[in-house]
Amino acid sequence: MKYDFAGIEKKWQDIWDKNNTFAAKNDYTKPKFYALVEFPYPSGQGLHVGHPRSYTALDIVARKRRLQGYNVLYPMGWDAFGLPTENFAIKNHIHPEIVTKNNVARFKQQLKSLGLSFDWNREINTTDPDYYKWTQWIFIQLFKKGLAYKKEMAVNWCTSCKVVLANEEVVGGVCERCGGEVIRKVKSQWMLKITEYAQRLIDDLDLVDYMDKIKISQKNWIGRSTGAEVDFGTTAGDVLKVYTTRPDTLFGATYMVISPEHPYLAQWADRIHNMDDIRAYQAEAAKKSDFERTEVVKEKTGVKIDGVCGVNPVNGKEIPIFVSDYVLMTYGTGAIMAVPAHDTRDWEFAKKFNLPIIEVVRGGDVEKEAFTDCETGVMVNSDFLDGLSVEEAKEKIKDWLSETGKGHPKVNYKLRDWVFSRQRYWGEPIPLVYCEKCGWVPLPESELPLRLPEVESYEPTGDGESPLAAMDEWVNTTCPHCGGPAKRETDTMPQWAGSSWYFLRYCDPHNDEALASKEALDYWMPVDWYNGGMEHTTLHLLYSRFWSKFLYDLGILSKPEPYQKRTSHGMILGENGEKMSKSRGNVVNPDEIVGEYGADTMRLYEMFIGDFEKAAPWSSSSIKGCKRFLDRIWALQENVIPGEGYRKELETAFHQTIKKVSEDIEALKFNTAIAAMMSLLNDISATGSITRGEYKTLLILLNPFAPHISEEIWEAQQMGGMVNEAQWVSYDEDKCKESTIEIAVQICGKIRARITVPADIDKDSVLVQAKADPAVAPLLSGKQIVKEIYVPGKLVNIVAK
Ligand code: ANZ
Ligand code: ZN
Repeated sequence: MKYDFAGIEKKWQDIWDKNNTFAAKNDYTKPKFYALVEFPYPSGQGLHVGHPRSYTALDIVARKRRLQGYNVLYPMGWDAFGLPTENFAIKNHIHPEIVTKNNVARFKQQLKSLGLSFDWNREINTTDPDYYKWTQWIFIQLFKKGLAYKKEMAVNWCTSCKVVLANEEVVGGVCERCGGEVIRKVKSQWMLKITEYAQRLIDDLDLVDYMDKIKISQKNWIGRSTGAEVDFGTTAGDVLKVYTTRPDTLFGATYMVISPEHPYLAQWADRIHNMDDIRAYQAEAAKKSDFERTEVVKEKTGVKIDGVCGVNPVNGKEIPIFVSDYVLMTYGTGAIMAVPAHDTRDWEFAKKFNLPIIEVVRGGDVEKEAFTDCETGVMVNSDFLDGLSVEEAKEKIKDWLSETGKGHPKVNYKLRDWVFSRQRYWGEPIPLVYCEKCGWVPLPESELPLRLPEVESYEPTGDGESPLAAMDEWVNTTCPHCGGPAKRETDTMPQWAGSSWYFLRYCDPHNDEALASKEALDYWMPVDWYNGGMEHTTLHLLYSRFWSKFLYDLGILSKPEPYQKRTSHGMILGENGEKMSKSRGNVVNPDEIVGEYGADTMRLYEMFIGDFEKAAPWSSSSIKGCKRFLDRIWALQENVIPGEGYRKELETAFHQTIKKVSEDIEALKFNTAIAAMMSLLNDISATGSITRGEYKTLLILLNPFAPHISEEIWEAQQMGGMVNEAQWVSYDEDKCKESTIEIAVQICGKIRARITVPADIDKDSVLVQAKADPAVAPLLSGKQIVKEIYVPGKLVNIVAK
């Protein structure tokens, strides 16, 4: 009987489909488990072998939970707005809706072929008007609470295509499409006030169980720092505010720097003698990204302001002010006090421009490099701070600043508000209109969804607006508030919008009165376990946590955090250990693997490939090993013997394997769980047969990993019902202990034999058995025993003469 994986897999996929086997039940009395994986962007390339790593892992968890009696929700959907689809549509003159439909169909067929136990009744698509109606609705609530506002912000502008580019379309400073020059252009944009939630987004990480590295990446992105805002005087009369995390170093400030975008530059234009140089510098800075500007290693550039100086509030000293791009307008106050002795960037700048370096914390050699250590140094050259530690000095100077009114303590966050506007077609229309009389007015709920209109071309207009702006009949509308003439907003939402709440829609995907019913949300939320790529542990996680907190504040959610547990998998690399990519020619197509070895082998292999959290190179030879394992499980059918329990000699092995597989799945150690099953199979094979009871256990353990073959054998062996309806197997801790052990028998310190004895044997019995051993007995005959030693579990030593 051959293992016909293709026939078997098709058969069971059809049965599961027809029976709705994996549908989550709306029975809110049962214990629930919500497993979530990041829904894919349905690209034109189809599924990548990287996708199934995450999907199979949580499929295993979901299947195990079903066997444990939970009502499991394991859903799937499509994050389908976005640039590649739009660009494909522009190039090929196909509606993005059709492109999306085709890509989704392909992805879905591929996912189904892997036997993933998604509840397809709950499939969602972010581009579906019934879905984005609620994305728009959430935006309106944000707007009503003052959390959405318009602001002039810099965008990437391709000077030759004349379009706004997303950050990922700017490659090496030039346009990815045409290679043209990209500059920063200021545009009025919708912003979301995520910064208002910065502290809660940090604090509530204590409520959840995320991998440490994920919590750290969230915290780093939010970037909380504490310090002081200090008012410097200027010879122009204006106060120049700076933010510093090191107010203790105030006496070491030898110059100041303001950002090229700082408004004082325009204000001081009449006083500044070298305004032309400064304008030229501003134009250069506009071409660079924040990232390029603040890189520590980059060559420092800047222009000294000729005509205005700063005044240090602690000693009244006049110091020069520079304009330099390493100071960003978007952080702190857009101006800094520079302390070259204790800050690396300032030090490099001071060396280049020949500025004084004054040591105020002793402990390093500030002529050689900046001394940045805060733990060990002692304050010097700092008047009333001299002799204090850095920590003490920070406190004392903050008090001094507050008392003299020259500054105050300040907490700052790196986190910026979320730029929510895109000048593109393929996104959710922003449901607001602008009325001359009433200002920005949201559409009434009854008018949602505001559908994307049909347009002639998806190409953005040459003046940087979305193609919607060219449709007069769509743009011109009436004000919902006063009935007068009004214009629709033509920007659309970013791709992040739909993915910021999709896990809520799965709870109740067909609801047309609310984003989901309160009962459904209260039952299913929070997600019990969310797995996804490390690349999404900053923005997506932050944005979706922000929206969840907002919905919690509105009373829609009953818990402030959306995901109880978050894990991340490593990337699957090419066979050469490099990232899989078309250009490297090392892309493995999942369809081919499934075709050649079957989905069960593919699933096992993806889980066996290495530590789940780490990157792993593809290996064709290891796939074959996984296939052989399944072939051998299949072949056991020929040697089934009666018996519902485990045979004595296999009892320990079974209990140990159940324990190991049960625990390893929870710890994401799928590779060692599979290794344990392989080792159990070896033990079984050594006996030449398998009892029905043993087979049953083996199939239940295997089922989450290889669901098709386990169903097929279960049915063929008439185990009753389907294995996916069975109960997860349990183990007995006592029976996991090895029941027999091997003991070395020494005569006068020399090993003469090894005997197998029960693990809990006592000294007297072990000695009887040792002395009776055929290799030992002759050596003792006629001799007198002087001493008998038993080292429990290890050895017996008999001294005789
Ligand atoms: C003086 C000083 C002395 C600083 C010293 C550091 C070390 P974090 O910790 O990342 O919050 N800074 C402030 N605003 C800035 C801006 N808009 N662009 C670039 N740099 C800016 O960094 C805060 C420190 O970064 C601040 O503390 C300031 O330099 C600089 F020994 O002030 B510090
Ligand atoms: Zn109006």
